[in-house]
Amino acid sequence: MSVKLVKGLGVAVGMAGIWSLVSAATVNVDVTEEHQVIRGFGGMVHNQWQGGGGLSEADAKLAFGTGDGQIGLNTLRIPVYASSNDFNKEVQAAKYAKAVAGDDFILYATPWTSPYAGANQHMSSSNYQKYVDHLNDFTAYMKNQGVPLYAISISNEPDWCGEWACWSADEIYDFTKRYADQMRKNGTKVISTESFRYAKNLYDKVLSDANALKNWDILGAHFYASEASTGDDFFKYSLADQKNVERWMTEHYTESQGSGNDWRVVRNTGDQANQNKKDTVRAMDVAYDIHRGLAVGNFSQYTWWYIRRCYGLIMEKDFGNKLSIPTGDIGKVSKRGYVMSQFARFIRPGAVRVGATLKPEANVFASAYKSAGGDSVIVVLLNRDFKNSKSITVKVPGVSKLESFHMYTTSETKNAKDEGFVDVKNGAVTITMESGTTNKDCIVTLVGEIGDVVKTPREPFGGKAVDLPGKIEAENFDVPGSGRENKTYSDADSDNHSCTDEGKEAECTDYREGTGVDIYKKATGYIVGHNQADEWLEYTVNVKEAGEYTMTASVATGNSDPGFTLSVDGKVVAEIPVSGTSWDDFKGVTAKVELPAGEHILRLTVTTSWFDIDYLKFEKPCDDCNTGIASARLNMPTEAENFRIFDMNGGYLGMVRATGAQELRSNAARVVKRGGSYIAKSASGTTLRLQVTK
Ligand SMILES: [Ca+2]
Ligand SMILES: [Ca+2]
Ligand SMILES: [Ca+2]
Repeated sequence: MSVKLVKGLGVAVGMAGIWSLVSAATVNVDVTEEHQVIRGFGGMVHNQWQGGGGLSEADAKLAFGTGDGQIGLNTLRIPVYASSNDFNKEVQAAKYAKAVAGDDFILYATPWTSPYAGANQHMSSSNYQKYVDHLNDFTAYMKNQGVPLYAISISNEPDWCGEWACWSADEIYDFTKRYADQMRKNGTKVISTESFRYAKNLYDKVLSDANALKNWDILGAHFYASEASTGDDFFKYSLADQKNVERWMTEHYTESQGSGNDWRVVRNTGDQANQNKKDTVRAMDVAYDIHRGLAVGNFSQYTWWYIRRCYGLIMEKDFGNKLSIPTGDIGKVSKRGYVMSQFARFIRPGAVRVGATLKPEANVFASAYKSAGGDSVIVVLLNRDFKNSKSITVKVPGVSKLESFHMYTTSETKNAKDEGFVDVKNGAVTITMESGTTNKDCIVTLVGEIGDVVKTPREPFGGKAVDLPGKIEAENFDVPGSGRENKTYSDADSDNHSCTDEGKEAECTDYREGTGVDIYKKATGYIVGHNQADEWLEYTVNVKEAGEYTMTASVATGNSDPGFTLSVDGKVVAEIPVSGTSWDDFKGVTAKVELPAGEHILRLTVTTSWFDIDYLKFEKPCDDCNTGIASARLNMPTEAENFRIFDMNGGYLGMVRATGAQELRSNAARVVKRGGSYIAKSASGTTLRLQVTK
């Protein structure tokens, strides 16, 4: 790595030679693989609850500025009060924020309760019209004040019943379908109700009805049912992906008992329920939360809770008097604020998330973005391993003009520190993430200017479609190109487990290096192993003749009941259960598969985890047999194999070795007494019907 203090002036660092010997995990960035548009990053002001100290003019400069030492927010969330007498409470804060954020400014509002709610905060549907009128009074009011709302939500946390508004899934659906469209009256977009725990069942019904869904512009959700140890599934919502719904994370704080300035501190975090609870407070949890919202959950917006708070983005005293916040820290950007700035200052509104290796190695996470104009690429790297610094190679193939990355780091000792420029050579750079501090965990942002982007198409492996009938080696999936439409596989992680798992060294291979597909070298050839649910591989095939084929997959498993499906051009043609008792015992499982003629994309999708696969063989069944026994004429073995020869009653006659059907027929003639039909069974499980002449 070389570090440039001034762009264009390289200052080589002496350790470059050593680093080149270390194999660094790789983040492959594909700027042609476009995901969601980013609307920005924000925070909350609620002056009634913050005692009027929600956001001063000085706070607004720190929070909404994009320069050194500023956070880079563009979005402000404010409450819709139940009483119109309180409508004025955040006008000044909104004006301060807008003055700094300029054209990027987004203001949105959330009602905590309805003035027409009855017992238990439930609102009768007979009050829905009055409620809409109340919300529209607020959007009209803010517009008249010169700070119009970009969006307004139907309700805060419909599932936090009793304290504030309470809505069932059916009520949300009914209100959305019949009333939500009216909320656009003053040019305002509509945000759904915002579940505190991102409960998908509170959105499913609306998402499943196009006439209701058209009345939501944005799906809002809070992340309170998650923490750093929560699995990725919490952030995912496949129905929202399918419907291409824009998602905003409208409220979260990772933790509220530690200080916003804690980097990584074990402290008493007991809340009302558990005063003595000790926990690790980590500023990097904020980075991980944002990363998963954007890169795992496809969210377009991330809004922290209070901007100014003792656990917030700008430091405040602790109104609960548990933390002693140094007076000199108050009013300054916190560690959490600097962590958020690593995203917010550089991924500006209108940017598009693009393809990147999300987990290059354990505890390291990456995401990448293209600026609104397409003239720069932004890569955000997280190291959550506080004990070890990481060497990470970032590759951005297919772009011109990318000569360097401007690098910024927030760590225990750095606050969005401008580290100067790192040179990009042949589309790649290797960086070391924090070697100097006690705690090595950190967040690094790389910003590089790019020129034209070259898009590469996908290709069949070896440059030619696999002819069917024939054999598809599982490891010979198509070569991926760039862009989502040119992906040819999906693997859960970028490790090749044959090389990274202990005890597998003898099976390690770089046969499909860089793909992350887990390929093992066995005595009989390459196989694809470590197959987990939802992974897939695609093959370009050329089917000679439409019709039914006998598919034989050579598989092994030591797990119970894994399985996969085969699909052709997106349509499932077979569901195949796999059974077995040993990882070393590859045997054939068969299925009848209907294939259309011509060139098609065949996809193998793992539906249940853990089996190994060597190849898929497609044979045309013979016209007159009914046992799945294929005709040797149409099914030419291409490698030397041993065959046991049986008469049509199953009587064993002898063993021959042959390559190809012709040799099999002539060799079989040596062990049979007279001409006629015989059965040949190979060691690998192939069964053929033979016509032998003698
Ligand atoms: Ca893998
Ligand atoms: Ca895998
Ligand atoms: Ca194979």
